[in-house]
Amino acid sequence: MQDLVKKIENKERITLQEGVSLYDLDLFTLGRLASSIREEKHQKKTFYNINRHINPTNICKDICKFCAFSANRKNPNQYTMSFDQIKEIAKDAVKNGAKELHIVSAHNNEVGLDWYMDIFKILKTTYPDIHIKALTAAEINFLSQEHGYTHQEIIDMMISNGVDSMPGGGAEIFDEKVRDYICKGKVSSDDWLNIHRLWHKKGKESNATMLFGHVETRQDRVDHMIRLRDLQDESGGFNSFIPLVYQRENNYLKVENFLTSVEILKTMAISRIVLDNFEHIKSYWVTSTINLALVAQEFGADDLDGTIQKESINSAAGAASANGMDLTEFKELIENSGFIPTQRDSLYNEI
Ligand code: V47
Repeated sequence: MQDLVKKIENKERITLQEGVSLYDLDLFTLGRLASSIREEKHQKKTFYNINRHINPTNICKDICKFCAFSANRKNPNQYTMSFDQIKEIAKDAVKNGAKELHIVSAHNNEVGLDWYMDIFKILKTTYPDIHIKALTAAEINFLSQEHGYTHQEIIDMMISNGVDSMPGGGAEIFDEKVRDYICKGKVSSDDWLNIHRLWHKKGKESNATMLFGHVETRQDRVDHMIRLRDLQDESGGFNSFIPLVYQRENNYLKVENFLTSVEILKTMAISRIVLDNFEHIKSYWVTSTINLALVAQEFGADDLDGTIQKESINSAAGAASANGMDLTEFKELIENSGFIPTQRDSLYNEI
């Protein structure tokens, strides 16, 4: 283990097996290693942005076992927002200082492709300065299959209708066996990666998530990170890695053992160590809780996402995020934990 610690201190690249064996290190050594990488990149800065999540529809043709957001037997309340409703939300968000609209929907096969694209066109025309982060690779894959366009054609449509960057959702876990079990029929791992590759080739940026704490193994997590690291070597278009902690309520995934805080923090630190070509590790307070997200700053995380204002996907599964967070409190919490709250735009330029 001493050799591995030395290797990390010497900034050498970590293999899959080494990444897995890092879980056997004690929490404090892992924290020290991850923190020194974080501090070298960002010192004590902790980034956040003022954003608003919009989830325009929850009608979904796919059934992911972990999902509590889509309308189904456990959540029979279907909705699809009108353009006026979406415009009202955006208006309110802009009034409250939002610089980014993070728009993620379900895979709705009733509304048509234009409905998805018109949302972006309408918002971009009304608010040309707002950054639109929208459509996960899973949604792009759905729209492509449903409407007979290639991934590239959907991406070109997104860009011409005003989408600025892509969120990291839909990655879940790349291991094909686990993926088949938790979200059969959804975008494949290779397609998820290839859609981001195509997006990056257009000179655009995106994020990458990993859903963990369900039925995956530690090896599956590190394998997920390494597949992302390989693509980042090639394309360089990822901004941040976001490990999402599985929320257990109102869904169909039977999970016996939930994660301990130690396991969450270790995963955060290991991601900071393995993903040597990612600038940012985001501790998404929505799924980790704000308290653990603050502690994660000492385990490699340099970004706490944002105030969110409203969130429907993770809160449906039990996260305490439905109404976002107050900005003053958010900044105070970062400051009181010894870090410097640093407002950023969606592409990590400091504001
Ligand atoms: O793709 C669904 C996840 C994601 C559950 O790119 C769940 O900046 C936990 O991708 N427990 C959507 N997670 C959220 C997302 C995201 C969030 C914040 C920032 C960014 C970004 C992206 O939520 C889905 C899915 O992986 N999810 N159900 C659940 N029960």
